[in-house]
Amino acid sequence: MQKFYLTTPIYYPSGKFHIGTAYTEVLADTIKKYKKARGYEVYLLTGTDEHGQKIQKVAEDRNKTPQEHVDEMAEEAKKLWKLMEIDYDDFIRTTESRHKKVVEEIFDRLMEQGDIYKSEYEGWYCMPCETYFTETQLVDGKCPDCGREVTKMKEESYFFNMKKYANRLIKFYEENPNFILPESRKNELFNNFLKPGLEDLCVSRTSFDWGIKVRKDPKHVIYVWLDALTNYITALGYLSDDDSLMKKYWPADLHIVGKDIIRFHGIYWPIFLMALDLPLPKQIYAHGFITMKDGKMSKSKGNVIYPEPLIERYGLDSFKYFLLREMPYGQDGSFSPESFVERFNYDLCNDLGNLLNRTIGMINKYFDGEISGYSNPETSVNDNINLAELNSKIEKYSDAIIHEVENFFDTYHISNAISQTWELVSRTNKYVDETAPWILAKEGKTEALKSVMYHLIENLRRIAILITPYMKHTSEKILTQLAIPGDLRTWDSLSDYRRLENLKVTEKPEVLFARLDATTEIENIKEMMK
Ligand code: ME8
Repeated sequence: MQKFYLTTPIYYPSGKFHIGTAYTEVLADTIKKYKKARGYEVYLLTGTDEHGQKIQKVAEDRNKTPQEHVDEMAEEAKKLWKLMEIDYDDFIRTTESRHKKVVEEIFDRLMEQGDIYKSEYEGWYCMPCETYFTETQLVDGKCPDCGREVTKMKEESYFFNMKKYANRLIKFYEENPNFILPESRKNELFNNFLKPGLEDLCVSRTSFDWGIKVRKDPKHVIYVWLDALTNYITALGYLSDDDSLMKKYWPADLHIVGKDIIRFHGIYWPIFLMALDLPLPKQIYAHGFITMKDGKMSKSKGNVIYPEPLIERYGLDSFKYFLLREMPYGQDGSFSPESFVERFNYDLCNDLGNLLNRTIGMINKYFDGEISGYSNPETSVNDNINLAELNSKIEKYSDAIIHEVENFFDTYHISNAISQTWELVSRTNKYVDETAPWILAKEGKTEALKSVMYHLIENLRRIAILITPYMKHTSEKILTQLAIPGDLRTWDSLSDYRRLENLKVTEKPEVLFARLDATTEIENIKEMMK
């Protein structure tokens, strides 16, 4: 079986996770579930990045020790991922000894081989971002990433010799044009950071002590990015007694990150790996940010919406649907109560929900819920449409959609995969209007009517399978109400169109998504954001 090692960033446990963090997690989980459905053996890693000055400060503010604080927050994160049914295989915490031991050893090694050296660092430091900037990187004298005040700081530090590896990395980019996705991000990294020449990276701090200590110089703690990035290999048992996962899964097939941290993943991480003589990850995909009306959502800005109340009120499937659909490939997407309610009412309730309900209702009404099998009679229907021709058009259209959805999933264009699926939903609704089954029933065209019902079931079956990676519950409800047998619920069975036999659909269709009263629910969501 082909393996697929997939990772999310490890998040700072500084506060509750908002829907931005949840988006990355849903995206990774959806890709995992898709890959699994395609027969891959997938390993999904997630976790928390628990060291650094910011965490130390948050803990102090809460009158907790940093360890108490991160213990609580890691539990919170696991609880949220459980609620969201994230199927991760391991959750790494950077305060775990399996991680710390290996980071210490990596640091020693890099120092011994001369990649890390001691010097003095002076620069503009952004405390919330835990990043130093040079004078020229500042924007209006403020942090270029978050726009907050920066402080001039100077300290004895260890440095990583980035310059030594820069040319190798340039060559790697040239030979692997799809290393960084999307291409625009790659160009940005390549032209703005790699080409002009890399600065050596400061990899230790003496200004705080909540971190992994340098063994041979314990007044230094290892700066958070060297600590954090190595999680992707420490979790697999790199340099530990049992490194079987490392042997099996490294190099990673895909690191998923937000655009804010692509520089660390696309430049520093590959160079650390080169220094350790390890193969580089195959791909890194940087997604965009979920923004709000008043700009970037952030824990510190107070314009945040959290996943829990949305899931509790509207269900997990609609939550995932919204996030994935609203975030175009590599770009930002926005959240608003209005767009959430609109997607729910139009896409889910009207388009998909009604299609299922109508179909089941008609099969019960005209055939007592029973459909024997595929047929495609040469009859003319409503407005002299040749049914056989229309049906074969519908079959081909549906085949083409599957193909496109797979292509989009394979290239991580998840929003496009979803909109293609909804094209099939719309086309199938249109097919009902075109064939007008109620007229066929009135005119006694039983064979034609049966064939139309069969095509509706088949399209719904395909739609249900295509949405499983992100809407498992809805998918199951559709397949169960249509009484689709187990062997025709798999991804592999998507290509079959004519194999359904002797179906007996449910007598009482269950509503998939109950229509929301828009005014009330928009107010409700606004309340959740306060
Ligand atoms: O950067 N929209 O942790 P972090 C979409 N610990 N995604 C968002 C988002 C938003 N509004 N806000 C956050 C760190 N994210 C480091 C990572 S990895 C070795 C170390 C997501 O808690 C997005 O994936 O600040 C972003 O990259 C990540 O959370 C940053 O999480």
